[in-house]
Amino acid sequence: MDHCFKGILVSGKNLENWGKARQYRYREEAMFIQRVLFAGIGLSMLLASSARAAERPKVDVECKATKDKLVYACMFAVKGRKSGNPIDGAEFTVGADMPSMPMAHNIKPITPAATGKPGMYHGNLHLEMTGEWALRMKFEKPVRDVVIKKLMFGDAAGHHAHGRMDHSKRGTKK
Ligand SMILES: [Cu+2]
Repeated sequence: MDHCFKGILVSGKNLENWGKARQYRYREEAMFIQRVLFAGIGLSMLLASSARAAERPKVDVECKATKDKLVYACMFAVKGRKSGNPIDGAEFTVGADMPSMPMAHNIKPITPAATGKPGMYHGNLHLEMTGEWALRMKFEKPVRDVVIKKLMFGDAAGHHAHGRMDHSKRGTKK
């Protein structure tokens, strides 16, 4: 009787311990899930903040004729559209087209290189004629974006040799 009672006590205590162990395991699992959730929230907040930090770019372009005919040395000043802060680490290509002659030119886009000055990039554009060109700057970084800028290109002597007549001639040809 006495022995039997003790046995029940022992098994009762064992049961209690087993229950505690199970509780503990559940608590551990809950903590793990909580940690995973927090990590997920943290990561998404981080991504959201970096997306917010990546401002859309605006670009100031300055091109100068070089000694090579129709080759222009261009400087691209890339800044935040709102903040005006120079943007480093930008990745973009520059294509060129003539608004007055859609589809007539096929200029291979260039990839300007960083100059080392904050937000400044340079590249040489090889155009097919002088006149007004629309530069199409296609950004991959800091954000995907397209910036279009119209610019007049003269020859090294400063003439705008490419006039409207060339375009109308071209138009009547076909
Ligand atoms: Cu043209």
